[in-house]
Amino acid sequence: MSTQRSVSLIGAPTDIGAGARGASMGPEALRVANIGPTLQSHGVDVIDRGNLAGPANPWLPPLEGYRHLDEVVAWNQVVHEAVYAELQGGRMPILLGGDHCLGLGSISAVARHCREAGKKLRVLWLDAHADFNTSELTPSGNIHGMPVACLCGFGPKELIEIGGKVPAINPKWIRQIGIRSVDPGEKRFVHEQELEVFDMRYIDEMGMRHTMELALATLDANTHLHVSFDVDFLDPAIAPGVGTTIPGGPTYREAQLCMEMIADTGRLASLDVMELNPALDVRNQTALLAVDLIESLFGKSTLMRK
Ligand code: 5AB
Ligand code: MN
Ligand code: MN
Ligand code: MN
Repeated sequence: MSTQRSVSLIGAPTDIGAGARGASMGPEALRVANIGPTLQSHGVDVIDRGNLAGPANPWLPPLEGYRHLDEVVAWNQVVHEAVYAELQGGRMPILLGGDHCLGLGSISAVARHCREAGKKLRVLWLDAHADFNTSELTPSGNIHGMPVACLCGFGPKELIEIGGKVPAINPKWIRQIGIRSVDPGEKRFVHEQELEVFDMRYIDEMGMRHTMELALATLDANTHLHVSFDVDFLDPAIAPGVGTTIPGGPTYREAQLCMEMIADTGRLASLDVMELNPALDVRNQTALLAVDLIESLFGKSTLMRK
């Protein structure tokens, strides 16, 4: 089977869960980098649904361990409904973030769809960070550091209940790749919940090829593969346009191989492109790189393969 060829782009222009302003401009920067026409040039049927609407960013300090909790809930609800509607309509949603707190709305919708359709779910979390904080563990209160924990049932009631089932997903369904910045309490919690993490040390020692072989092992014809791509996964030398740069990420070639191996499975069924911050970018290069990598996710290949 090959990757779904009907795609809907959904813009979520907000930085409500982030620690720096500017991810709200991510969807437009990806459009300026030609995400739609580029996918079309690979034979993908693309509909751009435009941008979702939600509350403005009041830019307030954290309250009881969370910044902007009500607004984060509201944004995730609209994202959840939009992503769910595309899946029910037989199309692949590509969520254009926006900060990564919205991974919760997106993946809870994917999980709901999989439950109803009797499909297995595998989530690849490409990120410098584990995003596994709780209100007790977080150093910042920023909810973009919490979506994986919320999906696994650890978080405020309003957020973890968005998909209708708590927890939305089982930690065993997740593979994290590229991780290199985890807070001390968060690290203990990642181990306690037995998340499968391929951190940069692992990638350095074993290589991206072996990493992806393991991360993609045991997919079958009935598996829905979701990729949550936090652009800070990439090394900041090639991707400066993110709010939380962490040195030592995958190189251009490693990132391409990661995407190509995902494409080879033919199972990619939904995607988030998150945390792109055009205010910190240089001549839109990070958006252009993201689009280049997304092309590879859809099977762009060099001469070596048909
Ligand atoms: B991102 C940090 N762990 O919780 C926190 O970019 C950073 O979505 C979170 O991965 C980064 O504030 C969240 C220090
Ligand atoms: Mn990150
Ligand atoms: Mn993230
Ligand atoms: Mn970030």
